[in-house]
Amino acid sequence: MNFLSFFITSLFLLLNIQVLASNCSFNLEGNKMMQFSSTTIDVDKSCSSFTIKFKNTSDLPIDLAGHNVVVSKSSDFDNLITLIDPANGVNQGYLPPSPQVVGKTPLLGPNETYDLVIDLNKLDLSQEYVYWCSFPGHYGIMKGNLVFN
Ligand SMILES: [Cu+2]
Repeated sequence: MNFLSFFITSLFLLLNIQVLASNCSFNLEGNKMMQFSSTTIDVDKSCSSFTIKFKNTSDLPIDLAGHNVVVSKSSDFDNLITLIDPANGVNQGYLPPSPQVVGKTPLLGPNETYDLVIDLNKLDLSQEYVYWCSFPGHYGIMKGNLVFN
């Protein structure tokens, strides 16, 4: 192996490592204080899909204060929160089906986890996106921004 081929092989290995290391997921928690563990999530635009690995660390029962993660355009947030209604039920996260919902996890009880996969090809990255909890009354505190880098 001459130096040039060694150099090229090394370069490919380095590129592969960078692809494997690119951050296409984020660990997010919701707690007993009605807080997300982060108010921003950095999303690498080079990822084709992005996974929010969500865990509810609260010990409060799901129907008292469960948590979920709903992803929507920031501009749709004000409309979507008007749709929150206990009549929609805990299984829907109290939110009816809506085309404005980009993705959502089920409402989770204590120590439950769910991986929410977002297909970045379906997003308009020129828009602002937010993630929030649709349990009645939680979205005022439990809200954060997706930041595309
Ligand atoms: Cu919540």
